Amino acid sequence: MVTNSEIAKMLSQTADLLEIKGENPFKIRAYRNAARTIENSSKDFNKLVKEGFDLTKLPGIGNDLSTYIKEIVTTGKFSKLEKLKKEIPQGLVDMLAIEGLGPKRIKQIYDAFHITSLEDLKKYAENGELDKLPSFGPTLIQKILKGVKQLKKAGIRFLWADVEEIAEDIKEYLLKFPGVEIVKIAGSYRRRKETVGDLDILVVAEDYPKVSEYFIKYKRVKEVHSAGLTRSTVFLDNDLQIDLRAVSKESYGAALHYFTGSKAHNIEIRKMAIEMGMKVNEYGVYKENKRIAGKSEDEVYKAVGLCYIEPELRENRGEIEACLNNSLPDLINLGDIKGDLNINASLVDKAVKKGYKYVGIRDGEIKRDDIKIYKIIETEINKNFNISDINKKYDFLVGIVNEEIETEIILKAMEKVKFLRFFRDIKAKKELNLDFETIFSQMAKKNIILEIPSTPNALISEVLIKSAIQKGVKLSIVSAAKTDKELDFIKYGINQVRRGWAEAKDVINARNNPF
Ligand code: DGT
Ligand code: CA
Ligand code: CA
Repeated sequence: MVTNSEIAKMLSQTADLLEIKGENPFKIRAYRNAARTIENSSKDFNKLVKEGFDLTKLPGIGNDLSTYIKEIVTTGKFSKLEKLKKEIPQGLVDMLAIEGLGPKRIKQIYDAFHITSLEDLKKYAENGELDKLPSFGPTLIQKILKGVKQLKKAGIRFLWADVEEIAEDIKEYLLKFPGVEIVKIAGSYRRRKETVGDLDILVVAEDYPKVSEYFIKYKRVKEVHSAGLTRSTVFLDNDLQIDLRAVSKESYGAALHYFTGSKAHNIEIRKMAIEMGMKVNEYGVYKENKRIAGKSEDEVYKAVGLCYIEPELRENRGEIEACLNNSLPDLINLGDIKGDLNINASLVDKAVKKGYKYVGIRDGEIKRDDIKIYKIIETEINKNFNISDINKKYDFLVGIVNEEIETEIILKAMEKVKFLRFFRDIKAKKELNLDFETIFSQMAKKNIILEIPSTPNALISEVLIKSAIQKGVKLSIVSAAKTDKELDFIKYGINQVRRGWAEAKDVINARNNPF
């Protein structure tokens, strides 16, 4: 459900981007007026649209805007905005978050210097070029420089897989200190989110200030931001932020729950507790000012009438309702995996050693009797896709969709392929905007399997995974390995499908016989 302020935000963001593009001022003003009307309205636009109310009766909303608002309410997205975001360089969009820089000034900067990144903006602010623009005084330049610095710190996100090693190393380092009883990494890292903004570490220890002193001496600490009595923050040499917090043993469960998040999940839990006359915070669960829970997460959930919810599910995407009506998924585990249906032929020995019962190989011809081998071929699905071009022998075709093509082409390819994989580049924030609703329905009907690549930067979004599963699509989690090490990438695929609510029964390579 989209709230009024979300609708307003999408419309005013559209106005900003149109202004950067230099579009017609009247058009831009129309978006801003509509955004204001919605933001300040006491009526729920979601409801108005569903009741079929004529939106053009409202001030500032004409025929076009009425259509746009309906689109936002019914789909949760605004296609015009999505399109603009693709057209306008991300760096210019990021600049909107800098205090003192609005769309007008960003356009001015772009027109004068053609810069599109924060780095270049910083360079031009420092070397005196920006001063040359009318109305860019020294105060504004200072503001811009400060804004760039803040944005860069706040904006950096790391792939989960890229912080795994360091996270485990810090944990081990802290556990070595005398008097440290528990070290637990909470936050998005514990929820196994594909990217993490920072690490949130909880410690239960006898003497926290001593632990903090030891913590800030960790070999990769570059900058100590703060080191207090219960909380310390540092930056590592790769700019990763780490928050360390002291927690008492009695409230460990409540703290772990609070700092694991997500924020949206926490807010829902707190609302539930309030309705039951209770209070939940990072110290415990309270009823009439009496502490009734807090030592373990289990206790916290129980106190508010819920069952334990796995961290990967804590995103306020229906996990609380699912717990209440006993339909939480029994999530798949790494140990359930019986084979890997997309690897290099050179890795078959290693796959046998891992205990796999079968593999799919992309290259070579191998015959063995200690492991079942399927021969697969990957082929790109595009306008020119033509099965007759493939003259090698194979058991299964893997169709790869790398760009936004017409749904029709993908549906047609389903006659030929057994697997489909969709491109994504998490770091570059690139993902395909396709009609997945239709695609997944057809995949389920035709028994086409969704290939989940485990490469940390190419993981398909958990929201899509969840919707595919709901439609009845089966998954194949593959390492796509080219090297020994990459065979273990499967664990990242497992993390992601768990976030997409996958059970072992949804995954074909959790079966003894995948087909
Ligand atoms: P990240 O670091 O951006 O990948 O995401 P998180 O989820 O690790 O977020 P972070 O580091 O800002 O905070 C860690 C957890 O602390 C978060 O998941 C939930 C909790 N938390 C933080 N701020 C709030 C808040 O304002 N309200 C509530 N209820 N919880 C919060
Ligand atoms: Ca965090
Ligand atoms: Ca944090």
